[in-house]
Amino acid sequence: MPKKQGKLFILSAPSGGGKSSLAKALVESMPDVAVSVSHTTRPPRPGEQEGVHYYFVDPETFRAMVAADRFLEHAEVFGNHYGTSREVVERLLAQGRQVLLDIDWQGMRSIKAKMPGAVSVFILPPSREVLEERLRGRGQDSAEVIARRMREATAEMRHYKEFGHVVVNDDFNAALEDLQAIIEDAPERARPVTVDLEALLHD
Ligand SMILES: Nc1nc2c(ncn2[C@@H]2O[C@H](COP(=O)(O)OP(=O)(O)O)[C@@H](O)[C@H]2O)c(=O)[nH]1
Ligand SMILES: [Mg+2]
Repeated sequence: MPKKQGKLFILSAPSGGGKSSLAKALVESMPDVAVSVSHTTRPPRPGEQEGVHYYFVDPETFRAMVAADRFLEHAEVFGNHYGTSREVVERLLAQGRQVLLDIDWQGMRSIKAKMPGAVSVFILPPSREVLEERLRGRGQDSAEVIARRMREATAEMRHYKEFGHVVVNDDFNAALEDLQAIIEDAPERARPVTVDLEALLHD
């Protein structure tokens, strides 16, 4: 059988959207799916590993990589720099893998401009209440920090219309199946979006 041509899948979501867990489950359930590990100037959080969650670099190194054209796309997201390495993506595509890019809407625009065949998916939480609950779930943050995260998440979610597909993460397994359908090029199997988008995007 000829080797399947690898494809790029852009997954975007607001912080708290549940994207990382879904990406992990996709990799575990679909043997030819891999996640591209980005470079970032953000400091590692407790538990984050070099080369697994990100390649953590200082701003000078990041700038040098930009100058050397080593990123397929890069963007500043809420004060930190993030970039998708050409080398990482090309290596995975050469292996015939389906490559997931966990990037923001700016990265999606850059990738779509260069590679129109890339498939883009925006993952939405089912409601503001659930989103806030998930943002709180991360730890002992102040009301002010939660409020800032809600504003950032809302700003991010306002771009959902620019994406080819929208998946609502109301039920983890159902959202996972929707994503699997999209990756298998059978988006008609994914559930229609039924959330109240007006309420979700209203600050
Ligand atoms: N454009 C772009 N965005 C990225 C890249 N890597 C991560 N991001 C996005 O940066 C944002 C912040 O990511 P992160 O620091 O991991 O915090 P998170 O909100 O907990 O996921 C998320 O929207 C990521 O999808 C990248 O290489 N390029
Ligand atoms: Mg993340």
